[in-house]
Amino acid sequence: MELAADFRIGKSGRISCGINGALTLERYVALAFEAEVMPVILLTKADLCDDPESYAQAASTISNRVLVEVLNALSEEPVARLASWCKPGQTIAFLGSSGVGKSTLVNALFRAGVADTAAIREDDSKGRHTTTRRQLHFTANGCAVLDTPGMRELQLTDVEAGIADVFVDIVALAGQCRFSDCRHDTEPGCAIQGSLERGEIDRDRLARWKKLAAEERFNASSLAKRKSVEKSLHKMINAVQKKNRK
Ligand SMILES: Nc1nc2c(ncn2[C@@H]2O[C@H](COP(=O)(O)OP(=O)(O)OP(=O)(O)O)[C@@H](O)[C@H]2O)c(=O)[nH]1
Ligand SMILES: [Mg+2]
Ligand SMILES: [Zn+2]
Repeated sequence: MELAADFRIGKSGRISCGINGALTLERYVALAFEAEVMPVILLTKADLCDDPESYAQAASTISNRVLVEVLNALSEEPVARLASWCKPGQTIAFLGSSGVGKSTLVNALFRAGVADTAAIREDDSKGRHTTTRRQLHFTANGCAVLDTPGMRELQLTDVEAGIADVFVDIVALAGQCRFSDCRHDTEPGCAIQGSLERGEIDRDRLARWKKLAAEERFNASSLAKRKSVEKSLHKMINAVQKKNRK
């Protein structure tokens, strides 16, 4: 299965790709790596942007294992540009925030209005959550195309390996720190701080890795706690039912 994560060029060609844009992409890419699907970053709305290539350049720094395509989803472009993934027997899924053009891409592949689309909101350039459930379409050549509802926020849980794949260079450095529990802050012998001082890694990217790794740990531990509460609740219910049956 292959997967495409995208991010948006807003009205007047503004791309929401600062730290938050990069962080959003990294979330999707980490998820794809964890699930062992091949992510492709599709930058839509290139027709609304003066300099789409600079954004493609920025997006390509996310991971050297991810391809970036810049396109106008409303044109004929997607058919040719996505042809190498949209093959017989393959499944592609469009993921991303509401309004980025997932359903527009689906329609472009089918050259027909198979999916509903709607203009983004004028005031804040946000999407309207037009697609409300996952929808699978099959192309004539036998490729399965999955349209998905735009996600408000993608939180990562159980994606430790996926995050490590996105930040592979930083994780490798972390392994060289003097202390195994180094927080990569002010600890002596921190390989990450050393690298940062030499300008070998990007400070913002490091901050994003710390944020995602902390978020993953927090979500994984609250999930484990919830599971254990559910387990004891089940046990209690079973015990009560057993007693009642007697
Ligand atoms: N100019 C231009 N407009 C686009 C492009 N891609 C999408 N749009 C427009 O952006 C708006 C939102 O597109 P949708 O395809 O509905 O977005 P979506 O990602 O499916 O949104 P949800 O279903 O809400 O998650 C529509 O008005 C599209 O016509 C593009 O490449 N260029
Ligand atoms: Mg949609
Ligand atoms: Zn360190």
